[in-house]
Amino acid sequence: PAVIRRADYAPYPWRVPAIRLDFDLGLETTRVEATLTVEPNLDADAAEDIRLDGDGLVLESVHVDGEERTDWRRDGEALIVPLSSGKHTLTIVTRILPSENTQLMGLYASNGMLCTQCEAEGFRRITFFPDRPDVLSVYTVRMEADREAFPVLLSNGNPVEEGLLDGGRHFAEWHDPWPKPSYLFALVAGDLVARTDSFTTMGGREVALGVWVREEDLPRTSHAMESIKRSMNWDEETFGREYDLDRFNIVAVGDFNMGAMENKGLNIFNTKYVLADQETATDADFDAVEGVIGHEYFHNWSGNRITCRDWFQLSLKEGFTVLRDQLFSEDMHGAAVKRIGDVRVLRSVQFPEDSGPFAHPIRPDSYKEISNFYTATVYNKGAEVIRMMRSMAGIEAFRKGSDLYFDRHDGEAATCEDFVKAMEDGAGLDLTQFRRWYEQAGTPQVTAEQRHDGDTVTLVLKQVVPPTPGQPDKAPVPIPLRIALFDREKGEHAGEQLIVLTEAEQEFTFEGFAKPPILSINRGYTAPIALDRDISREDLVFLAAHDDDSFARHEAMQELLLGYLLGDADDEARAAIGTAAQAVLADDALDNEMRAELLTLPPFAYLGERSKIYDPGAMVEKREGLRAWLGHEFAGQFRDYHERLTNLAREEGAQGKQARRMRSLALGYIAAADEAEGARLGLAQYRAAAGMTERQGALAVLAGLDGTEREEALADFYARFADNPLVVDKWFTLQAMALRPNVLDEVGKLAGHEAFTISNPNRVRSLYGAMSGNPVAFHQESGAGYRMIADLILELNMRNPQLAARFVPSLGRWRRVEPGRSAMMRAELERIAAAGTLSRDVAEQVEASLG
Ligand code: HT7
Ligand code: ZN
Repeated sequence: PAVIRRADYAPYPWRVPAIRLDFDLGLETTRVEATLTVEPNLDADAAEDIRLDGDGLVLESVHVDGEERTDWRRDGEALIVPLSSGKHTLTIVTRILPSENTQLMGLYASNGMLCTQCEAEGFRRITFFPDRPDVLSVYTVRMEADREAFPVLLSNGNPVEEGLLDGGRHFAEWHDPWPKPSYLFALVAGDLVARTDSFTTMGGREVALGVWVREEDLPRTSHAMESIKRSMNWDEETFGREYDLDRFNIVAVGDFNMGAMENKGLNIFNTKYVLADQETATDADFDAVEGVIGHEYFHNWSGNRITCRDWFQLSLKEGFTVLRDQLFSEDMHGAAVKRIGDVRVLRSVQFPEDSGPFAHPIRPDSYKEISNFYTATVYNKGAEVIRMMRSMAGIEAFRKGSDLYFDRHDGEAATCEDFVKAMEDGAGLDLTQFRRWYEQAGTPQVTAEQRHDGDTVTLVLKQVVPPTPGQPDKAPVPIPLRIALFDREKGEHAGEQLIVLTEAEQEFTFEGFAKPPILSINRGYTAPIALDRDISREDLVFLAAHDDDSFARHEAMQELLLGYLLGDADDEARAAIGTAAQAVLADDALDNEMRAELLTLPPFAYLGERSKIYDPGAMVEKREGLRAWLGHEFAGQFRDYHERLTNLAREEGAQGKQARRMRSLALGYIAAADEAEGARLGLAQYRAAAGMTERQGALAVLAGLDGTEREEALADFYARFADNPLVVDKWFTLQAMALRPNVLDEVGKLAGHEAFTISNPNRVRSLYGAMSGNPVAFHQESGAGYRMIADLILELNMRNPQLAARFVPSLGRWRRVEPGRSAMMRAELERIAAAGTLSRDVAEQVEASLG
């Protein structure tokens, strides 16, 4: 596939100030009449033709200024129409086949409804158009359809008109006054019902809200509606952003490639991020619904009012919006646990990406298929980069920077550079060197050492940004680090400070320490780096027990765990973990959620990332062995927590949620030390569960054991929830995640289960996504796990290329795995590469992985 480069950007020669779309909707075939007003773009080089993107369209006719034209030509999928300079009206009629659209891009059918997904390049699958984010148009959309099959017709903006037509048909017209790029276009047609409500904005505008779902799902929509209102309120209070239409609708769709989509005034969501009630959704699911609703809503300003000039600028909207949704969730539920969770995701998903064959800067320089760049780097590292600006500026100055950005670029298709400049001007920062964070891939590796002399302590910091594909040499980046120095005698520090490491090596001195202090560094995780600090085990135990920064406390615990799991697994290292765990278990000042966080073992993905050469079999033994040891050492206390929290875990509110988290964590430790006891208590928890958090927590533990308790609970779970697709997804996932020796055979059997289907992305992820993250399954010694994933990629390759490509990076880590497995992983990649026609998505990922 051809390479598209950031450096080649040129503005589009035409402006398209307005577009009218007339849809004659049907599941099998849909007719689209697009009427474009076009005029030369005076900021670009003039062109004699207009070139419009297309993908898989059947072209029926082209008219220019009312005259039929036949002098058009095709260049691959694109349509080129000769056009004299000046203003014209271009009318193009196309036909599309929604039911055959298995890629779920463009207009497609899902459970009898019709919906769209246009980001990044799906609009060209609906009509011929300059399908690029810097062409902004005002949209008017008229939909006609059978009234019984599609009683509800929605599009962007505000409704204008609706009415009945002959032959059982009806129509609706919508108008969106805000100019937008084609990727934000949406329509939905289906038999849907809405939960409705309203929100009055800070400027007094009354906004009608709707959450549209299938009728049977209506009882599970109240949390989504509350989340919308909380998001609208938070964005006003925190960023001064007000909603700008009379309507805000979200629609839940069962077949969806990603989490959700921020189409102007009509967000389309994966059902997973809308539907929630206590019986079917866990506490984590509730939080995810709120977080994703917040994310999509916040895009209304960071993405829609100000969009991207080109797709290389994706992090402009995604990094910023992820930061905004993270801050929102921190404000809703407490910052500490949220920050720990966000950093866990960064380290287990983004760090491996940044050290692997697909490493790219948050603003990439080139791509072959843009869908491959909706990555943890662009999203999560992008958010970390903006968070660093916020840490350096302070909250108030950061707000001045964001206000200036929104004011200065409202209505534009902007660049990352525009954002950085607005931050410089508004927040008063000098970001000259900081811009390297946008240019360089790779996770900076920082080492910290201390020298002590008299009363002076010198902190010696060094940084290396590692080479990544295409970027062999790197320059130092500014790294803001919030630190505190604990006085050894008093067990306290005299206050935090923010230091910024800008050089490859730099010293910072601090006075007044008769003895070397205990260094707490990168508190709150102010910089997305990998840190290696020179610190004794005793000092880590101290910080794990006493640090007043929750993140730093968690970090100290993780360092103890990593030291043991990545080192020689010696008894002293394990004993230090025991001492810290005891302090955590006995600390009454901790809430139970934070306690559970502190006792959570590092994820395998992060352990793999931190291993020079990863031996998954040995790591499973070591990590689960440590779990069993801790379960044994603290058997009484885990039993006690599990029992004592039984009633609290049935309650609503923060304390109930915290209790549920700790209770299921305790159950895991109990089962690791004593399977029979774990099975007994697990089944009791399962049977008595008042909601999905307790039920899933129990089933996750039982699924990893043998015996009748496991079978009973799994059978009951399926029978109870067989008609709820999101819960059936959980059933697949829990089994595919189990660390059981025969788990891969079970995954194979589950693929043949009546409820399994390759055509639903959630179901595919529930089984194979979970399996590919399970080291016992994916890294099975025979190589059968790798074969299974490669077969899946080949099966999905043409049917749904985006989904297929998401499975490639797990095989792409072959260089970091022990030699026997590594060769088999590589061989599977080569088998895919040799398989004939590959989609652009899969080809790009496979080429990078082998390259
Ligand atoms: N901005 C949205 C991206 C998205 C997407 C991209 C490619 C293919 C399908 C997709 N669905 C949604 C999601 C977001 O970040 O808010
Ligand atoms: Zn987004």
